[in-house]
Amino acid sequence: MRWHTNALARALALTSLGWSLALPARAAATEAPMARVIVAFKADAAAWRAQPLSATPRADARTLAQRRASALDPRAGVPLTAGRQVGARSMVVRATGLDSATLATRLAAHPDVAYAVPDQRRRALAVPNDPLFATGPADGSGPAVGQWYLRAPSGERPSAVHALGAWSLVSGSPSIVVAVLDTGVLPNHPDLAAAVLPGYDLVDDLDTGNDGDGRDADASDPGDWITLAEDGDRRGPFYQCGVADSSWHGTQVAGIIGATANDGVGMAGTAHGVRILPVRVLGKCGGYDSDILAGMRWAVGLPVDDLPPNPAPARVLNLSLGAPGLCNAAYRTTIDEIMAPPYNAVVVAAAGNSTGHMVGTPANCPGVIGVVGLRHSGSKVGFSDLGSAISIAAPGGNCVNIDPGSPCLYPILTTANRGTRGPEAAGSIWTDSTNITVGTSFATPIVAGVAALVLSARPELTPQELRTTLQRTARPFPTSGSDNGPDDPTPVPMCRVPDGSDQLQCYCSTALCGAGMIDAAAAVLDATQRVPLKVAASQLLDFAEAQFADYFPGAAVSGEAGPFVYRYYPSSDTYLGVAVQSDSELVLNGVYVLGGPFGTTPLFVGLLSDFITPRATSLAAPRAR
Ligand SMILES: [Ca+2]
Ligand SMILES: [Ca+2]
Ligand SMILES: [Ca+2]
Repeated sequence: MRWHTNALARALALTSLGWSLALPARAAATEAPMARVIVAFKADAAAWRAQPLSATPRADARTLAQRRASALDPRAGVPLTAGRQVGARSMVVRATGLDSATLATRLAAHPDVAYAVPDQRRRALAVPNDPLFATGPADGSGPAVGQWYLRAPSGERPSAVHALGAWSLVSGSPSIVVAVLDTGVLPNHPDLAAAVLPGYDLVDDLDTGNDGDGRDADASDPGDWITLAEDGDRRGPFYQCGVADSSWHGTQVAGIIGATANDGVGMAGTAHGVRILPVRVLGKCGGYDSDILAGMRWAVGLPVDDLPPNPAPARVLNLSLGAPGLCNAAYRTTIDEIMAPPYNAVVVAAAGNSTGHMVGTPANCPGVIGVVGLRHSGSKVGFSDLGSAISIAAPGGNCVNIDPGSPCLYPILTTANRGTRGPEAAGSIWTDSTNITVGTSFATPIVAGVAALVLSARPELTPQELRTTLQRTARPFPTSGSDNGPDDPTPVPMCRVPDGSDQLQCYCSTALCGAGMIDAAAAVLDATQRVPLKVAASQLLDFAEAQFADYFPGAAVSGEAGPFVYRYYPSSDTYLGVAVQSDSELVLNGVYVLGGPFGTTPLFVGLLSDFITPRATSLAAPRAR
């Protein structure tokens, strides 16, 4: 018990020393930026309880609003001007000299504040005006529900990812670059021209490349068709590759991620507003690991041979490619390197399309966000592979109607070209219900797009934090509501551990299809609300180490467990942690110590916000709570 008192006294001393919350500005300020923030007070906030605003005459209301705003000045570090009331206990505040994100972060740490978010300018239309978003092609050849996969989930389409909800919270940021490691991208497609960076072509082999040279600076897609003669030529490079028209695979993937929205043309990309970096690593009959690995390295800004450095390093790598087999050392090493600082890139990869077999490489590599494909109804789509290495699931496209000539109902509408061999100059198209896009290749860019939206909101997230965010906010898999069509009364089974035989549609479990069905809106909301607390927590941990070395001595091991961000000090067997992920207001924000002199149960020593005192009032007593 003595330790409890002592610890508390010590903890309170943190406050009296006047730790200043010096959060980094999110963007370099050139000249006096203007901040607009919506701040919501807690139900028991003294400043709000004093007088209900709606019951006062107009002039008094303005005075009262300004008094409430001014009560937050010490935490803001700048004088605040009251704006409009927004909700029952929320209002706009404005300030000059800092940006909205910085002000929101500071205000969110005030004990009276429930939340504080930047008051951002939005487009008038929450639903984009792209004609194919809502209904698909007018001639009836498209999915009847347009880009169904980006809408809010519904009873009929529970796997839809609710990008619409995410777009009301954040816009894709042009500073977030998503690399598409694929067959190249057609940069002149009207829905891609504004988003596509130059990129690079890393296909070394002349036959595979199909563009007359080896590696070159033109990452556009020359086509990857295979003729009957090539497929049958035993001595040729494409023997038994499979006869096919050009796939425009990279262009399709790029559209799902970044197709321009609200341009009145075509479709809307999941993370429209971000930039697409085409990294060409596939050509005729696929591509080699050596080019893919070099492409991954080049995409994040690592040096590759004598290639010019990438001027636009990517934070998200989309790999809608793979092959069966265990993750090998070459992939492990490369992925470790690109996920580590300063690159901090997240790799999103497709499970594979071999009909319910074990997820392949690179989706099964440690750290990678492997993606299973779902039907509209939330069950695993027949073609998708699965396994315990998978992180999350997203719509992969499915048809329901399987009779020849009948329209496919739930394909993943995206950008493509009419050309069957080379690209047709005036041949830009969007896929539809007869020229369909389905596969885990197209579930993957939906996840990559959601990752890019989350990073647009919180670019400081590590790849691990980003994956945790996507997983924590995923919706649970349904275990009923699917069928095998009117002609097949067989009930849909639960998915089983892949055993070498095919498994078609099945109900997912978290053991085999990842944490759940990805939810873009929930992920962005979570990232927006929780991370400022984590930033503040890490500053508290730094401060405690510097000021209380006798309690927290020597080198520490950082980690996260349950709701805690913590540091562990092996030399004293002591933990210092801050609860940042609980939904309970009692423990969210709480600072705890454990181990060493503090005993074996977590000891609550106060709220994080109690330890954060603005510089201007550094010697003030801590707030009574
Ligand atoms: Ca080339
Ligand atoms: Ca080229
Ligand atoms: Ca568009």
